[in-house]
Amino acid sequence: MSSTKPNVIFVLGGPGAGKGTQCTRIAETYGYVHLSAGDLLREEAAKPASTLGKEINEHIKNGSIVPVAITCKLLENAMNNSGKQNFLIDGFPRNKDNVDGWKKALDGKVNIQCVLFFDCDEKTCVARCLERGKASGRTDDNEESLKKRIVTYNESTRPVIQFYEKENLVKRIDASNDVDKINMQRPSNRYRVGH
Ligand code: UP5
Ligand code: MG
Repeated sequence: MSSTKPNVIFVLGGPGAGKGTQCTRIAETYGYVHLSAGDLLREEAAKPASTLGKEINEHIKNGSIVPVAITCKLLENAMNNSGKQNFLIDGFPRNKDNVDGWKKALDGKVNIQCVLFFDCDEKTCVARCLERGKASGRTDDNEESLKKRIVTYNESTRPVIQFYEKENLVKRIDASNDVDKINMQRPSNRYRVGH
């Protein structure tokens, strides 16, 4: 990383809310580097020499959250290796432990610009993942894993969104719309999680 602090936008929302899809578009339009924590974990787990593969794969299949030290290191390495300054961090932080671990590793070293919250109803999220699961090869795009992913999202990730709400960092996006309509919307920070 250079001496100027990198800018970070966290991107949160339920499984299948469209985080990855919209991040690709935002990255292209605004020149941000898109780092999906889930993709980085899957890539790490797929390396034949990885000692973390089994642990990561078990968490992904169970919809539980990989220890923050692992995820944070992968994100930090990807940021450093990119040589860039603006990052969309997709799917992280997912629980309080992730928030604390990130702070421990990177507090003061990055500028958190905002948190994009892709708000999408559960039924739509599940339907999108099941549809994708027909061809994705993802071990968690099935009904059993999705039930667990939704529970983890509601119990662990929603409180993180609420935490950032209190810091006035959250921009809510209605993610249940068609793919092409979502990018056109102006993010609103008026929404309160859990109301
Ligand atoms: N699609 C997208 N937008 C659409 C729209 N507007 N209308 C209709 N269809 C739409 O989209 C999902 C599917 O829906 C695609 O087929 C897309 O074409 C379609 P996508 O853009 O992939 O949604 P996204 O929100 O990115 O869904 P994803 O499944 O990636 O979300 P998750 O948050 O569940 O998955 P992630 O990869 O981030 O994490 C997977 C697992 O990794 C976690 O459960 C956890 O075990 C682990 N993990 C950690 O432990 N720590 C981390 O920090 C991150 C992940
Ligand atoms: Mg994704």
